[in-house]
Amino acid sequence: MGSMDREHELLALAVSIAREAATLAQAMRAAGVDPVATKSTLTDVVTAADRAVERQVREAIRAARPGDTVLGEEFGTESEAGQGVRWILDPIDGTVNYLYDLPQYAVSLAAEVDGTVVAGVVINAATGKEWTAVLGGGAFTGGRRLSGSVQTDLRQALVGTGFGYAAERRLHQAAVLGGLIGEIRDVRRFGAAAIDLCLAAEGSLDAYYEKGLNAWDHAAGGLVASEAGLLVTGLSGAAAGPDMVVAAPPALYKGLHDRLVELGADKGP
Ligand code: LIP
Repeated sequence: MGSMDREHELLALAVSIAREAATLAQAMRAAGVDPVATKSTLTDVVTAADRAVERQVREAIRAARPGDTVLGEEFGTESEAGQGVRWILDPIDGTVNYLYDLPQYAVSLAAEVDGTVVAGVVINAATGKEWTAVLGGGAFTGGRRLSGSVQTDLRQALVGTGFGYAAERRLHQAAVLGGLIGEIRDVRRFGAAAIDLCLAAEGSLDAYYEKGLNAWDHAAGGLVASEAGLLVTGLSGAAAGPDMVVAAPPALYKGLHDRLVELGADKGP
């Protein structure tokens, strides 16, 4: 089997599993949602749906591909990157939106082979909108190939971002935004990184950046954005990761990147 065939096979499985997961998330949302625990701070909540969706996805992957491993937000991982196929899962990205019944939360599922993400799907579980990508095969939504924003002027750019659960980090992120917001069109904070990255991929945002993301927040959405032609990196030569994820089309990338470096966006708490 060719590599691309394998990657499309992994994508097809990811899509099938993610759709079932989104259906469960929506059904549990409709039945009513309460936080069952908090994690890093009192506002970093987890719901029964986060856990139920992750369990369902793990069971589906185990049934289909018993030798693979999973890195999930709620139950962690049994392996490190680089050994065979590892699935990277955020069962409900945008958990606070989910808790408040704000229609911006996603199942995000990526397949990583030997440390490289090769297929990914993001589904807004509230609306059913779906974005997919295969490494080297493009990014799509609704059968339409994505190519990002055509905006070339940062001063006209609508930029997505987000804020962490720790107050001291939010204060730093707000200070960074305070240094940027007068130099762009405006900012949007939708509350789910996976969706933000896909919105940037389709040009509904001109660019996106955020400090503090975990791999499960950006693995699938980052592939969608990069396959749409955006540059998806950290700052100053770093890869996208917890210090920073910035996703922008080439025409906007340098201006946004350099301003974020000046503002110390990847520094601080
Ligand atoms: C969320 C991210 C979002 C960020 C939130 C939170 P979660 O992930 O998707 O971009 O701003 O603070 O981290 O916690 O809902 O999976």
